Amino acid sequence: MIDELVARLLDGDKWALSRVLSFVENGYPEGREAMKALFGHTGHAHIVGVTGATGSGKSTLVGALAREYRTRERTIGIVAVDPSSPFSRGAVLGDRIRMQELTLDPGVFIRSMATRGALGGLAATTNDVATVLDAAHKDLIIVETVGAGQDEVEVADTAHTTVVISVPGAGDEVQAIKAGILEIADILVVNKADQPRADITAQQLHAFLNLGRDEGWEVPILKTVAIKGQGVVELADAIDGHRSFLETSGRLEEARRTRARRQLLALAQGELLSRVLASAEANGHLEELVESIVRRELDPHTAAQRLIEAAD
Ligand SMILES: Nc1nc2c(ncn2[C@@H]2O[C@H](COP(=O)(O)OP(=O)(O)OP(=O)(O)O)[C@@H](O)[C@H]2O)c(=O)[nH]1
Ligand SMILES: [Mg+2]
Repeated sequence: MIDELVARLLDGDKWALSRVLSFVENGYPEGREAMKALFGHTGHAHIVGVTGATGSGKSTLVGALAREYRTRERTIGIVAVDPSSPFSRGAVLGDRIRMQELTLDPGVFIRSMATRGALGGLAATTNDVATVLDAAHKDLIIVETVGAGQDEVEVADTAHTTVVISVPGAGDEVQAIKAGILEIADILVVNKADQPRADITAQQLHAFLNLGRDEGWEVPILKTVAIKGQGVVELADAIDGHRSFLETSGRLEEARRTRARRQLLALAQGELLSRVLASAEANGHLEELVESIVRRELDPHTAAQRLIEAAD
């Protein structure tokens, strides 16, 4: 059955792609089997992370960006790692119509991913989803995440190019800095540039970048008005420019290696944890160890060691 699904996916069938993604997201064995078969067909896509605060206009901008890339005849996969995303529900009407256009385009595939229950961690699952979309011949895969916590930083960090969105307004920039989000930006965007203080925000971001950063790549700071599509051509150019930089500087190779290592370790971690839990639950060992920590008979380090040893 998987063979046929995989063949159909490679043939461009959206339904087969959806099925495979569901298997992968739910951690089913069929998902792993499909990943094995698909892996030889991957390595082509450019993965772009788009991250920023809730409501900063990520989905609107991603939609506009997808439309721009379609005029450049590139195929697009969009992954929205966010349960409240307008890609799944609740978009304002005008946006919904434009979103529908995208959905009907055979060159675009949109997937909303819930943040719950990813066994190997959210970043690992997102990575797998991106790999499947890569096999499904998407030239560009855009991953939207709310830049709120470490999880999201890790998800954004699995991308080749990371776009961080800020909006004009008192204090917002500082919040982004606190979350450690700006450090991972390859491109900075001040969206909602139709609102006051956009220039001030851009200047603050500029000052932050000058605090000392990267070698070789100068992080552009772009202003966009996503609802009007303004600045989107420049953003698409900047993303393509970053891709070229990665290729010519040898960074892409380096990034691929980093990504491979992270993926391997995340998957191994998930697998080990599920083995340990399976055996500890089977023999009631887990609860015993928890009790002995609570009673202060055993320190947590020793208890963890025993848990692992018991699973061997
Ligand atoms: N004025 C103005 N509003 C914008 C702009 N871009 C997006 N918006 C509006 O901002 C609101 C949030 O936009 P979304 O695209 O849903 O933002 P998001 O970051 O994806 O939001 P979450 O996924 O919920 O975190 C919507 O009402 C958009 O219409 C812009 O450039 N200017
Ligand atoms: Mg959104």
